[in-house]
Amino acid sequence: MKICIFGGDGFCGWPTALYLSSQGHEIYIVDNLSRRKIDIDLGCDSLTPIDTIENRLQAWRDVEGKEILFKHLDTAKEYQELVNFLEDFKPDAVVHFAEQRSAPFSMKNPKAKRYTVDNNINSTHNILCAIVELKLNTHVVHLGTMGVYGYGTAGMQIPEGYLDVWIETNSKEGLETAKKENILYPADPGSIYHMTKTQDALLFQYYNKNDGIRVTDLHQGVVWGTETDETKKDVRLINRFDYDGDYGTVLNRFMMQAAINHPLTVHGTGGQTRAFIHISDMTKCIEIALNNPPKRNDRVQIFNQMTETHRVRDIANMISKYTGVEVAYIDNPRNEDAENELHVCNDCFIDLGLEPTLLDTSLLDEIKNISEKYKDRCNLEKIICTSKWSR
Ligand code: NAD
Ligand code: USQ
Repeated sequence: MKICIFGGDGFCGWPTALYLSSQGHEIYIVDNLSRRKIDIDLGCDSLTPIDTIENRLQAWRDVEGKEILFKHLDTAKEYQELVNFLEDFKPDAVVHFAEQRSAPFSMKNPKAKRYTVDNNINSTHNILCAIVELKLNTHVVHLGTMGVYGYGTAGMQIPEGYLDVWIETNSKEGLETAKKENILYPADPGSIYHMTKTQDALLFQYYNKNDGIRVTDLHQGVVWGTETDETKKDVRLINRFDYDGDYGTVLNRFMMQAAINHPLTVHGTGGQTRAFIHISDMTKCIEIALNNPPKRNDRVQIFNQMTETHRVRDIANMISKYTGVEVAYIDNPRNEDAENELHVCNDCFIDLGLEPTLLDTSLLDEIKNISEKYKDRCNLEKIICTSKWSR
């Protein structure tokens, strides 16, 4: 398949590009390198020393003998360049990672809120609009988030995108009847970032209904782990590892904190339950999604891309037991429920052959080793999250 990876220089996009290339696909990465620039602006850096995109691609040629192409392009701002690129490459599929993905960053200040909205919604809209303008039959695989559902489940399992509801109607005789409908699951975003993902979902519904565009929206949980079989092949292929209060995600942050003996920064009671997926499973899920596109005229296909749920304090206690570092319960900078249950259906991926990699200490060893190897690169001042969500 000819596949364009929008955002292919990022934490999820880079290992996905390598994995799909290793499977024989023709890969073109499009990225404006904005994530690297945000690190500079924040005075922070990946814990791992990520190489330039040029050196990364040279390393892949050296190690694997395969060519991955790269185009520096801003999908949110350079519409005509995007059209020209898609017209030349004519991808069978695009995988769309090209958004600002941190919830805390999106809540930092008005500038970050506006950037996140402008960047994410325009990025998604431009990709859809360009595919329609060019009349391409390209399958759009988008990385969405579990956070579009909110994290409250009203005692039921969260379905994959759509919800059966009974609607009370009035018959001609004025008698109340009930009608069954299957609707897009009500959006319940908890941050500006998550809100942009709910807007993406509406853009997909619209372009699918109006133009028949084929979309798979992957509602992904928190990705943990850093390395994959491919990124381990050469130090120049190393993946990024965010640990800072804005971009670091919970499990990887705790592992890195343990490496420097920093008390684990549990927000509030740690009663928040979230969905998780290992980075290697993330690349496999994207391959499965690419191999199972919706048919023309099918509605937007939505899969929950997660393999397990955990409570934050349980993860902290597990890592504390494993590493000996203490757990600190700190004031929660976010505006989120202190405690929640979370039950999520992931039957689509399981039925299509995903064999989940579940959290266990043998996999934590890998993150521990990386964290210890590069711990001297950590900026201690960047660990605590300073982005406060409430006024
Ligand atoms: P990331 O920030 O590491 O990567 C995103 C990449 O997109 C970066 O390389 C960035 O430079 C690029 N980009 C952003 N805006 C762009 C634009 N306008 N034009 C071109 N390139 C642009 O983030 P990630 O962790 O790899 O996440 C990728 C996607 O997966 C995001 O959309 C995110 O919402 C989703 N996701 C991530 C996680 C996670 O735990 N990391 C979990 C669920 C969903
Ligand atoms: N948390 C802590 N301590 C920390 C960091 C986080 O207790 O040091 C808590 C947070 O308060 C939150 C939970 O851990 O309750 C998850 O936070 P996170 O930063 O790991 O993840 P989140 O902000 O939800 O965002 C990440 C990705 C985002 C993706 C989302 C998937 O950055 O791109 O969409 O995970 S999901 O959470 O399923 O919506």
